[in-house]
Amino acid sequence: MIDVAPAPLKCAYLRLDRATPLASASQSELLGAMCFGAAPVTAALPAGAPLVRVPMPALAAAGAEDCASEIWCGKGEVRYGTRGPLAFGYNRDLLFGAVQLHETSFDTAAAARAGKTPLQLASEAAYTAVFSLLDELAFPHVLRFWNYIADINAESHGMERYRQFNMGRQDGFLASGRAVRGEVVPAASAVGCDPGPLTVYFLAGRGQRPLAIENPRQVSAYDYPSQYGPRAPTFSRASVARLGEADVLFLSGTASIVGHQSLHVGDVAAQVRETLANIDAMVREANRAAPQAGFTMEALCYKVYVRRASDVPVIARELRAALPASTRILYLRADICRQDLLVEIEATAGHPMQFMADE
Ligand code: 3EB
Repeated sequence: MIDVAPAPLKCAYLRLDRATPLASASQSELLGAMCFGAAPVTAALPAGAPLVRVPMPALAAAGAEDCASEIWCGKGEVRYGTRGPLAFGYNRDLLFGAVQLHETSFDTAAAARAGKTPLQLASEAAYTAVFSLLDELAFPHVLRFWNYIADINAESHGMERYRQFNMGRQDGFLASGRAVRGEVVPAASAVGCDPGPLTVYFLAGRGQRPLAIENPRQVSAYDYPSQYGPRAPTFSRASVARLGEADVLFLSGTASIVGHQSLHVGDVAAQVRETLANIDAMVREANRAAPQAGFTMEALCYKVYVRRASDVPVIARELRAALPASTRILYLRADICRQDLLVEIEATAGHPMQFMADE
């Protein structure tokens, strides 16, 4: 048994349609919160704290729509601010931020003349806004990005919207002087939500650059061939961040992809098993990169994106067969960025989590 120090970062999945979801100690150290689903927020949160709603319902065990919030807390005094559409909270070590942009603001004649789609421009603007905040507040390292894109599989302007997003994201990295392949590319998820603005949120840090982890079973996403779009997606498979004395693992959205190909098309149970094999491979890689960390699949906290709500029972059965009953799993109704994928799983480890069922 490896003795693991507590990390100065805590994630909780809780309901904010309850009066007092968080212990008051965590409350004063809250960096920000994301709300999934439509329930009203009645919880008292610190004034000015970022609280961003995503049109992506949480799913209860049988697949019925529900709500949940993802709440990030640090250690020590927090400051809050906004820069235009970007809301953030930070302490000495960590910055949480979220930006929402409506594509309609980018639907201009000038954009059309520039040959860029509104979603591509919104994506580029979201990323340049994030990177300029990182420069301003001196948080050089992104630990993880999350991207939620309405109607992600729809085609417009002659291209699938996920591919448009990939072009805009890469434009934003390049315009901000950031590398788009290799060890400095952050971990991420990109999935489809219900109609609404583009949402990008992130955690960033100071100190040591996080270790970027790739999956030996998969081609690096930034090296995908052009059959998946004119610009490759800009993300690494996982990152390990050293926070205080602890190592925190962020696994990117992971799906039933081996090499660069989608496997088990139409078979959601087999897709879950392949995804778990990918997660197992990445946990091994993470332990090779950070041998002192002792990451295990059992100790991860999972967020599962489900294309069809009716698949939740099958997905839950597969996860129960592979993981202990105590494993913390949040299900969300989301489209996966490839049409042929039914499920995508992300996970984090290394910091204590509070879960809805703990209430
Ligand atoms: C994949 O492996 C599945 O574009 O940021 C997973 C995680 C996926 C992140 C992203 C996409 C992204 O290609 C899709």
